[in-house]
This record gives sequence, structure tokens and C-alpha cells, in this order.
Amino acid sequence: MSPVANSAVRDRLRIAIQKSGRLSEPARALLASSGLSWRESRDKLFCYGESLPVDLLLVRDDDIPGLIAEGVCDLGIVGRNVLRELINEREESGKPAAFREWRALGFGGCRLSIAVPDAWDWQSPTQLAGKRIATTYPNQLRAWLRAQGVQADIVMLNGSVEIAPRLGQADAICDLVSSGATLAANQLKPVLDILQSEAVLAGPAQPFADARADLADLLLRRMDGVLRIRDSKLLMFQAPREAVNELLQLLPDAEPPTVCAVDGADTLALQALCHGAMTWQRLEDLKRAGARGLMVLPVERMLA
Ligand code: PRT
Ligand code: ZN
Repeated sequence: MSPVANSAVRDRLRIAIQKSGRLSEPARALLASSGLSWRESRDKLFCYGESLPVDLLLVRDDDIPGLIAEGVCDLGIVGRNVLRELINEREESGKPAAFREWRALGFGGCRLSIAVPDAWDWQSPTQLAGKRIATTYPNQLRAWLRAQGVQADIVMLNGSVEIAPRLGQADAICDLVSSGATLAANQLKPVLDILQSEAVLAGPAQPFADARADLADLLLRRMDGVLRIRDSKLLMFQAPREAVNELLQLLPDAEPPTVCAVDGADTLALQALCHGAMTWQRLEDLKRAGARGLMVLPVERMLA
């Protein structure tokens, strides 16, 4: 596709997501909950948007920031670890920022961590001086080492970073960690996190100047609604008026409740949107404090 075609005024929005991998299903689910639907194409690389003029491009996650920079797609869902790496790479080579993080999406959580062999007595980053550190994230590692004032050799690998110390290719590693099981299986331990990562919505550094601006706004508003209520529940109950203050203290994660009087004025009916997990334990605590007829309802949609 020529740059002219890409920079031409467009009235459809194109979102790139991972074709297959950890982020593909949750990314699709988030977009579908935001009201998007698509016609699947035969090559399964491009899905034409049906409910809104928003099309999907299915690609490798590492390609997403570059596709935004080239204008091939408008937005993308990608790990912050990937986006940061390419932002740092552009910074290092003096190129202007072409993309940025628009929203954190709350799934795909992991850390980019320094890990060292179990046998190391870890005290501080200065122990990395003169050591070889294997990673697929050289730009973030370089920036972090520089900020620490530590000089170390970066060994760039494209995969299987965790076995590098055992193979004698490196002394330590800098890699993604979620449960830590992979590190443990390779006799390594995480000692420092250099980035807290999760899936993010990435978009161009500059706002859109055509019909895509309204489409992107609409999508963001809907996504924000979905993200806000993801773990939220509507809690309904009745309680004697004198118990209400104590009950509300048990609900620090609740929005200000709607309250109305029943039974004259001695009993109140309350409903509140709660953002934390509504466990049995919490319901039992509320009941002990005077709540009756407790009901927890799922929240499907919300528009602020
Ligand atoms: O084919 P494509 O290039 O699109 O996919 P990919 O293989 O590069 O990516 P994929 O699907 O593995 O990961 C996509 C994104 O998921 C990453 O960029 C991160 O943002 C996020 N993510 C979340 C993770 C993990 N958790 C994770 N645990 N990415 C990788 N891992 C690795 C980790 O490094 C370890 O090797 O999974 C392994 C298991 O981790 P532990 O700590 O649970 O043992
Ligand atoms: Zn990848």
C-alpha cells in the first residue's frame, strides 16, 4: 500500500490485533463487548467491520506499532512491553514518536524482569556490572542500565532467553515473567521488575484529523464503559436506617448508593455499583451488620 493511500482521508478505522497468541482472544472479546462485529475473511488477515466502520487486521504482535507508524492501521492492541521497546528504539535512533499508549486494558498482565541464577546472593543492580544479560528487549534494558549507571553487555536473543545462562551464553536475563514458573524451571529468580506490562490500546502520537477522530472517540467511550464495569456488580439490599453508615464502611469500593425509604422511614433500600469482588465472605459480613435481602447482579453495559 502506498504512503499516499495510507495518509489519504479515511472514514473507516482499522484496528490491528494479534492473530494468534495470548492477547488475541481477550482483544477480540473487548472489541466485541464494545459493540463491534465483523465479517470474517477467507484469508483470516482482514475482517470487515459490520456494525461500525471499524475493520480488524490480524497480525503478529511485534508488527503492530510499526503498522501504526506507517499508517497501515490506525489503532492496535499490543503488550506495553512491545510498544515501549519500539518507542525506546525510536528514541535511541532520534526518530520522532509515531505512536503512544492510549489506554491500559487490564489483561495480559506480566512484568519485564531481571532474573539471575538461584545461587546468586542478590543485593543490588551494581552486581550486573561487566556481566552479560540476555534479552529480547535490548532497548528497554539499555535505558534501564543507563539509568542505574551500570555497564553490562546486552546479548540479544530472539527467543528461549531463559536457557541462556545454562548454555553459558549469558550470566543473567531480562525477560517477561507472569507466574515465574518458567524462571524457576531454569534455576533462575526474578530480582527486579523494569516494567509492569499489560495489553494496551496503542494509537498514533497525533490525533486523527478526519472522520476517524469521531469513530475513535466513540470506540474509546465504549471501551471505557466496558473496562469500568469489567469486575463490577450491582449490589442491592435493605437495611435499618441506623445500620447504613456501618454498612457503607464495608463497601469502600462502591459508588455513592441510590437510597430510598421503604416501610415508612425506618427501613432503607439501597443499590450501589461495587467495583471489587463480591465474595460470600463480604455478603456474610454485610448481613451481620444488618443488611437483608442481599442481591448481587451482573452489570452488562454502562455509559457514563
Ligand atoms: O506470534 P506473535 O509474535 O504474535 O506472538 P508472541 O509469541 O510474540 O506473543 P505471545 O502470545 O507469547 O505474548 C503476547 C503478549 O502477552 C506479550 O507481548 C506480553 O505482553 C503478554 N504476556 C503476558 C506474556 C506473558 N504474560 C508471559 N508469561 N508474554 C510472554 N510470557 C512468557 C514468559 O516470558 C515465559 O516464557 O510465557 C512464559 C511463561 O511465563 P511464566 O512466568 O508464567 O512461567
Ligand atoms: Zn511476538
